[in-house]
Amino acid sequence: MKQPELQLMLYGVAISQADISINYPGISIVRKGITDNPNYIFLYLNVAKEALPGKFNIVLKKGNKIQIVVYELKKRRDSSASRKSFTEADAIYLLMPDRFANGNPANDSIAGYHQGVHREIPGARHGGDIAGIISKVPYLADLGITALWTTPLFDNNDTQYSYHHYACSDYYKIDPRFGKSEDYLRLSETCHAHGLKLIIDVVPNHCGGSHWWMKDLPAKDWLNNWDIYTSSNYRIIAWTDPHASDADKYRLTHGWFAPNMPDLNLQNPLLFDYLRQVYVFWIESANIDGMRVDTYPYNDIKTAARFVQSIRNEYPNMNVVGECWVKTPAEIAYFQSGNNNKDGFDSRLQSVMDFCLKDVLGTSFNEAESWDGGMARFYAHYAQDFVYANTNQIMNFLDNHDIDRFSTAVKRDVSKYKMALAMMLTARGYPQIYYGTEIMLDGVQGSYEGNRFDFPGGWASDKRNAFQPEGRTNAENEVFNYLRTLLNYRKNNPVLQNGKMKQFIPENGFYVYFRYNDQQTIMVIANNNDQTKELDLKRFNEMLSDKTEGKEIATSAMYDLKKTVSVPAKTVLLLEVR
Ligand SMILES: [Ca+2]
Ligand SMILES: [Ca+2]
Repeated sequence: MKQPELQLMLYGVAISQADISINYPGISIVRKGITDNPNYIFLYLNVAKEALPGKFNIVLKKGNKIQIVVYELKKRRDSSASRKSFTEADAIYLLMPDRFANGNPANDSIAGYHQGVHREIPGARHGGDIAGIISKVPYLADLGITALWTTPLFDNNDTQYSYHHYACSDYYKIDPRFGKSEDYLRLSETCHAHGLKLIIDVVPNHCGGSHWWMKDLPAKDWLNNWDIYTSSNYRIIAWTDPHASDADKYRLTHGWFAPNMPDLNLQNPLLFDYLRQVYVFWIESANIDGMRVDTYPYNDIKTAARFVQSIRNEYPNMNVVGECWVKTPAEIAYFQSGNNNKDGFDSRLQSVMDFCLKDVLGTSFNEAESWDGGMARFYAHYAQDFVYANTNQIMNFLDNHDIDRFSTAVKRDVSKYKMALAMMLTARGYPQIYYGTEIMLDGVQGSYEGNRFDFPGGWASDKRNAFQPEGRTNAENEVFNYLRTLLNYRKNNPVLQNGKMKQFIPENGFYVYFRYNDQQTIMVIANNNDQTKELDLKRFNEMLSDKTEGKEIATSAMYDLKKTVSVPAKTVLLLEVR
């Protein structure tokens, strides 16, 4: 590793008083981190370049008692440091492992683990697992997906509400109800064999109430402590507010995200190193390609930036997308690395999530056209892109596991749904598809569990299998086939990955924009009217002067571009013009 220092956390009764020695070529003890809890030692080793793979003994001595801990140095994967990551050329699929597919019913219940499987209870565990995901990787590749982001897979042994796995109980263990460490590697290998990258969900803000160290915390300042339970104020806007109070920022970062999620004090250097190594360990051992950082702004952001960069130091190409759930483009832009922030802050997040576009998509198709309503929302949204350091590195999405299913925003109206898919996939940046979006999976607004229904067909007992065309309704197949066509087109055409964008102010319920590069021009025509309408093309002459025809991407229909184009109600035409 570029960082030669390795932290080992040793835990045992009064272990801090032990003398420690190691006799192995290339390994030396640099220092011992001791805390106010005598039951921990944080041993820092220097791993010299010459150190060879192999096992060595850590010898602990107290009086005449000796204890030996065996530790193994493994050989590093070739070219590990220079691994490639996801880029704007990718389309990311987000899934919750418990809710996607149950590939191994034998691991639904595990001795020593709370909570068996109760599919009839929305907030209980449902039995999905890594084996299930692996079995569907070819399905995802066929859909046109090129990267997979699973929500966390680590051990989460809470007595209740554990299925989401954001409340970790052991960072070095894949939850046995999901599988084993080898299964995580097998998932990554299967992804790679099918042209998909694998993204790990990094959670530096909190652990779980059932984490083993909660019974005997490594240090008094390991967590952000309060005399009585105090939640965060969840007001990320305090970071960018030039008039913000220290009290509000303190509550934002030190308040807990949820009662069963103890808030980690990442400013404790021992914890910082511990968590850094956790993710380096999994990137190495499961051969991970990219990172998504959960609840980034709930940490002290300067520390969070240092944390992300400390991992990126080992992987210079590593792309990192941060969850910075804010309400305006200016705030999102603040959290993108390279932004020219007045206060000098650089998040080290190459990529940010466009939570504002999500809102525009959820509103525009249901609204009458006006100066600032309907299609004008898209126009105004992209017009603010001047605030971004890099518009290619914006993640676009209709929905995710924390917000309402997009199907509910348009009441499963196939026309509106397809419009949203078309506009999301042709927007600057890159798309993230939430599992089930491809079949317009239903949801319940305002409910976490209502946005996390099981994928139909992921369980052997399911009445239908929506992974197969025969198991989908006509409407679902229409949506699926449309998305599949667009994703595969985007995958093969860089113009939709990083081409320039030019937009025209919406008029008469029409919104027109172009994506273009030296080789290709795509004209996007959205008719948000409830009737078929003719669009006069004169106004677009600066983009169309030498073009005579357009081929619609989804239907392959040809359009004559001489004077006008007729566009059906609530339809987006995607014309490859030439
Ligand atoms: Ca299972
Ligand atoms: Ca926090």
